[in-house]
Amino acid sequence: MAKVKALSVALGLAACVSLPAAAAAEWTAKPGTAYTAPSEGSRPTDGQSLPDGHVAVAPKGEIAKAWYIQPTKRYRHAILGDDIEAGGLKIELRNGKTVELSLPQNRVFEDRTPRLVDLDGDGESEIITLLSSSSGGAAVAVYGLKAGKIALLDQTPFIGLSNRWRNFAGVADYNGDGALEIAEVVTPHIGGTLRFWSWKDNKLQPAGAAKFFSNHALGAYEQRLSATADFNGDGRPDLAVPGRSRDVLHLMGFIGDARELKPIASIVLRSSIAGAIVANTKGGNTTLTVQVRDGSIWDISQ
Ligand SMILES: [Ca+2]
Ligand SMILES: [Ca+2]
Ligand SMILES: [Ca+2]
Repeated sequence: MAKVKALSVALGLAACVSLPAAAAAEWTAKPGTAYTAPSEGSRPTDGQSLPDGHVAVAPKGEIAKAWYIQPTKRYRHAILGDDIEAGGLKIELRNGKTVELSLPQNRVFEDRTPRLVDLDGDGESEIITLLSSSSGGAAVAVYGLKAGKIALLDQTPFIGLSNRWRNFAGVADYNGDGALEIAEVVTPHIGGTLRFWSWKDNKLQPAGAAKFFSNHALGAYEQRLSATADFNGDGRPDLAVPGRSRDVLHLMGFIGDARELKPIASIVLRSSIAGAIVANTKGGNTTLTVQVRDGSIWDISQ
């Protein structure tokens, strides 16, 4: 059976303030029966795409679709399923026209599917990617459409060492300040750091970090070892993301008036999480389903 580490709730002298019921209830993992990984979307049909890439789709705005193109073996890292990365990015506009971006030889997109998210709320999607440099390793890079071209709007710094990767984890207003944050795990294979970046004034601005996390198994295709939902019922979205050996699932949130990044709960599992983490919210109640390395399925709930 899965063991559960409940978070102790520190009560200060002002303990007369009653806590919401959700904050005190324990999260437990029980054997589950059904698990379906969410769809990754359709495969590109232009014959130019990554063999393991999918098409990101935006419901509105000028950019309708985005996917990676120009498969290449020039990066020689091979931690994301295979040794083929993308040398370019392609978008399809709502009017059917396509626009392409080709990276220089010392860069690849070390990623499988870009993400279309309207980060600044102007109705037009931005494109969130994982960009790698042959000398500096990976960065989160945000592109947009400018004067009919795909333009880099901002990126995190590269890690600073070649063959060091980072994985996207989520996007939401995690800290409740009105701006969206991109969540990611830097170096998920070697004691990764969970980082949040707020999108403000068309820039990525550091918004919080915590050690040690991992949302990717070395060599795996699956990148979705995380899920976003409001786990403590405070109205702010939180992030479910595994600890560094991926056999503990941490529910991380920006807690209280101080908006401090902290675990809401930490659920110990029988083995490492291997499949996409699924969050289900029904009637204000959120549960999670995970599949671990031995194939067993676990339903996590309060
Ligand atoms: Ca936008
Ligand atoms: Ca925010
Ligand atoms: Ca929350």
